[in-house]
Amino acid sequence: MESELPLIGRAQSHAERVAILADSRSFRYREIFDRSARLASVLLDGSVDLEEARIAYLIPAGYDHVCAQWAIWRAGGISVPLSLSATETELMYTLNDSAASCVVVTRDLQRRVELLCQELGLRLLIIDDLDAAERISRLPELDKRRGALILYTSGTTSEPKGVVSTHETIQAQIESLVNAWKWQPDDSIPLFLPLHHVHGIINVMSCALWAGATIEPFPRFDLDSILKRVASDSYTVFMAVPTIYVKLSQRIDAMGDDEREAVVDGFSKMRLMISGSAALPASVHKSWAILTGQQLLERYGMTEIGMALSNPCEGERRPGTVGQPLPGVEIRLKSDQGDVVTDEGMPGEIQVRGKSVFSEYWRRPQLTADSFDDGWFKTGDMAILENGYYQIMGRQSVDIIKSGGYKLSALEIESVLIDHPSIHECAVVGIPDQTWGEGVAAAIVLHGDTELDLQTLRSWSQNRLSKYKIPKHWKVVESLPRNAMGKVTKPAVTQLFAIPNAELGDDNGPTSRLA
Ligand code: MLC
Ligand code: AMP
Repeated sequence: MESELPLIGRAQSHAERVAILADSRSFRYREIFDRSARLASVLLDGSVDLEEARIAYLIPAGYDHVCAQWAIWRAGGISVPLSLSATETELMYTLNDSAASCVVVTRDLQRRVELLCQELGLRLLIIDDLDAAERISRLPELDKRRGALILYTSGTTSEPKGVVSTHETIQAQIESLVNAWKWQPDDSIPLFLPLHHVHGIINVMSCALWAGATIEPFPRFDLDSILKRVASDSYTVFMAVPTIYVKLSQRIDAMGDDEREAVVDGFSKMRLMISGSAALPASVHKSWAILTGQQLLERYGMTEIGMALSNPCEGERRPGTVGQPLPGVEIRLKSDQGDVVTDEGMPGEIQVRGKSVFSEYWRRPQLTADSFDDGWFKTGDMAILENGYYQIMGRQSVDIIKSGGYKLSALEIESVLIDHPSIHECAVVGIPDQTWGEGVAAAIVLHGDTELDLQTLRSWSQNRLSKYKIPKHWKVVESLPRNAMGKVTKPAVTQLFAIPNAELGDDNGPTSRLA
């Protein structure tokens, strides 16, 4: 038998433990290990090694998802998890950009990718059909420095870019968290976060599998089903974005006494509750502690680096801070003047070095080179160190928006909206939002005397953008605010949304022309 990647090899030592606990049945580590070898043979299709071919997969969280990912790795491929909420255009972009050769999908989702595969000439595999495969090929020996995973991230470019991690990178990310957060085989965690992002796929899924723990997957963030399981003391660990804690608090507040008591009790017994992917307001940290007795552990990370900073598992968790560097992660702050910040209280850009840092942006060598400063990855996030704890102060780019934990690119949304025949110009910004952290807002200038209604604009956008990227606030303006150089000034655009009236669809203000 080939020498296994550590994550997969470890499954043999947890063989009879339950890895995935789904509605209808549970799946043991041994089953995932055996099935992924059979699926890997199908993927290999007679060849000896996929040689880092990109294999995309559109599969909800659960047994099939893990089997597909491990099969791709064991066959020597790079896995490219696709977003379940992506539009056809977005799927097409990812498949094209990653130059995927094959898509693995569940039967239920086959229709979403069938035509795309035909159009792009890609092999389409329905995972449900593959179990008949009996022959197990010899699987390739894998060097850990080979590419393993491409996660797409939006940001300062108008097109999402693929972040390539090697097996070594992933292992470093997992080991750091398993150590810091003391993952144990008897841990159990619900998985409701999307698996095309590092929070769901590494922090929850891969760390749990590494530890031999149990994952309970939910096909989507189904608040009531999750709370029912919390009330029956099903979990020891819980990981979510701040928006989810806001939504959970709102739901619990609306409960009757008995239901509320059981849910609060379920949360209070967990050994660890974590928040990340966006700033957790200190007020939410405090109200959650009052409600459940749990001090949320806030940590900071990014697709390119995995997790970098974390409040302690044991020790003081300070609201409004992201703690200290995780094991194996080096952090420095670099000032606007280019100096390494040595004094507490002085702001600088967070720069990160260590084995958990990604290897490259897929097929974007210049962008990769520009993202490093003498071997340190430049996060674009600003922080200060205050009494030994790091505090995130904001981002360097006004074009990045964090909504409900998703990183969105204002430039990407603008580049879609500008294609609307009635839109002459537009500017997209994030505005403060109590639930989502930031809400996407679009200021638009219409062509001539064009008329436009909100419903039409929304449904037009839905065919082009994942729902969570669609602006929640719209405003029609005569012109966009610009500086002396003619460049749109985003802070002034944000200010437009502080002024009531004139929101397209919400109010027929003086500057909007509605159909
Ligand atoms: C859903 N909607 C959103 C949204 N999520 N709008 C803006 N921002 C979001 N994040 C839309 C829905 O499409 C819907 O639109 C309306 O809001 C209400 O939906 P909902 O059903 O109430 O939302 P829900 O499905 O519950 O989703 C909320 C959520 C989800 C928080 C569970 O957004 C989510 O999974 N976020 C996590 C993203 C994540 O994992 N990020 C980690 C990136 S990695 P309509 O029009 O139908 O009303 C990273 C690194 C790190 O950041 O440090 O971890
Ligand atoms: P992504 O590119 O989707 O991986 O998102 C990474 C970004 O999320 C970081 O660059 C930060 O801007 C933000 N982020 C993650 N965790 C936190 C946190 N705890 N507080 C503030 N911002 C965070």
